[in-house]
Amino acid sequence: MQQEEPAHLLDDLPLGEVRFFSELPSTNTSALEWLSQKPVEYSLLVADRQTAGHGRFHRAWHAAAGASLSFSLILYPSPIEQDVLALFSALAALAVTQALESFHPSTAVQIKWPNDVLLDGKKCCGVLCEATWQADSLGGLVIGIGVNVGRRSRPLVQDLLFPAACLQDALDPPPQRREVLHAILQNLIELREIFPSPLFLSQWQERLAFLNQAVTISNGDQKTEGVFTGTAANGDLLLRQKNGRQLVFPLGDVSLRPLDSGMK
Ligand code: BT5
Repeated sequence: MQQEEPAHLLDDLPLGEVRFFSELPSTNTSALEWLSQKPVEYSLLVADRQTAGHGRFHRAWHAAAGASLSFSLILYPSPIEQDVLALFSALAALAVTQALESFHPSTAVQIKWPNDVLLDGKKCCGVLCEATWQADSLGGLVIGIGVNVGRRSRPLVQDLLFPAACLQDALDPPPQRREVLHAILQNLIELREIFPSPLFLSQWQERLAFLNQAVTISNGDQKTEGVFTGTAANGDLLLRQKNGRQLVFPLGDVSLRPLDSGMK
């Protein structure tokens, strides 16, 4: 991220305060701390490099200086939105998907339920939504998004849960990090106007990968196999087992993998 460019670049978006850092442990952790000062909605934290980026279930998220896009956006969900808080991950994933489609309409961009974005079947982006609470009342929501843009952002580590991709390998010409950031924020803010309507849900659902395919759903060590038949109105995953039984998995608590993929 070029330090001299960002403020100007994002001028046309209705953002709150925007803070850029060359290095942070995690933009989500810093944004959650920032929430205690009640920054205005759509305040944004961007880091060129994260040293302790994380995903769901405390998994590590790898981000490289100069190549990864790592940012966190602060929101204050309305009471209606709070009823479907877990769907904000879907909102973010759809915003990323539409941003990538805008760079290259013919590229195969899909969402791996609930919130990973796949390019040609490989993960190029992860979303992590985290909230703060005072007793039962929501303090605010942080939407953290990590995108592999340049080649060095694609982790080479052997223990990835799913194959990884980066935009530079899949999109020609490859977009710059600053263009990707702008496009995602713009899509996210626009999509929120139809969130969480049936129209929003249908746009998310039509981009879901592995629909009507055999998959494994993991919840910790517990694994369930079946056919991914679709999602309920609240985004929960519907799985049909061999015996015809239909199971429902709540958004956010479990992970999906294609069956027999050899992946963990
Ligand atoms: C995610 O978790 O995919 C959410 C990642 C969110 C990262 C952003 S960056 C800005 C903000 N600040 C943070 O600290 N986090 C957010 P999950 O579905 O649990 O997937 C994590 C798994 O993805 C790891 O266990 C690895 O297998 C894999 N992984 C890690 N880094 C990756 C990368 N750069 N590209 C592709 N896969 C990766």
